Amino acid sequence: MDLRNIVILTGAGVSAESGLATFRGPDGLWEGHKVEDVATPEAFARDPALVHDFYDARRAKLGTVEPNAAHRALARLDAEWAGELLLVTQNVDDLHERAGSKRLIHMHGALTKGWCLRCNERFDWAGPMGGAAECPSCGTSGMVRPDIVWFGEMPYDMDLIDQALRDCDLFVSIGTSGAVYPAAGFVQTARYCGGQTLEINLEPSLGSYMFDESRIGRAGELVPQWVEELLQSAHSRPMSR
Ligand code: BV8
Repeated sequence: MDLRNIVILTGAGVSAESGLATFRGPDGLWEGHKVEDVATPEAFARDPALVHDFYDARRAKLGTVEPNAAHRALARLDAEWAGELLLVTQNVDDLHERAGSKRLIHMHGALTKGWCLRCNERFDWAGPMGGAAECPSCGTSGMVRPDIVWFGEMPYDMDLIDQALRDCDLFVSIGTSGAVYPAAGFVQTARYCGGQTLEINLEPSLGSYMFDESRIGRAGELVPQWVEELLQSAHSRPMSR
């Protein structure tokens, strides 16, 4: 098959070796919280201070971690791949962009963004957001929420992602448990439309059986190997125009 268009999905496992916690660790808690207590609109309405504390802590952590070899390899692929390439991340950290990835979508939002519920503007946000944070656009305080897609909310850019999945020749899922939809269903769309599918994960994900190939191991080791392999084969067989 002439390999031109690639879609890559990443999850928390790609940031694990940078020191950021994944979601479904052994205790099933998420930084000490039950996910429904912090990552839903209802939780925010019920206890905004708790939810702000949870995200303020994770946003503050960003300054203490660095992209790892997997992030850097994906940024290298972004720079060198002559065909279409789209990196869709479920992660809300900024490690892919800090590594240099450009063709990137944060389908679940980003810790580095805020959203004003008064004027509906979205904007960059660096520090704590709890309490009476003031909207940089309309000046209202206490109406800013994290620009994060919570459970029950629609992920971003789904039309664009769906089209890319339908057009892709290869879909690669990296560091995700396949527990959360609609991201966990992307492999089905890619398969249905004739794409090859590859999973790179520390253990088989819930959707492992749907992948043509599964490479088990650490992203920091396997992703650079896979990118090198891909670029080598592209150099030996230049793409048809
Ligand atoms: C929606 C932001 C509807 C918050 C997150 C069917 C279809 C559609 C929806 C649903 C459905 N069934 C159920 C639903 C509802 C729900 C859902 O999927 N629930 C699950 C729990 C059953 N989905 C939703 O609510 C979604 N919204 O469907 O809206 C709609 C329709 C129309 C109009 C309006 C609404 C929204 C989901 C988004 C929720 N937000 N994050 C935040 O981050 O604070 S989800 C959260 O889970 C994170 O984004 C995270 O990325 C994501 C998935 O987790 P993973 O990334 O996979 O992380 P995890 O820890 O689970 O796994 C890590 C993996 O890495 C492991 O496999 C591990 O082995 C591996 N690993 C570890 N270390 C390494 C490694 N791999 C390689 N190397 C290593 N070193």
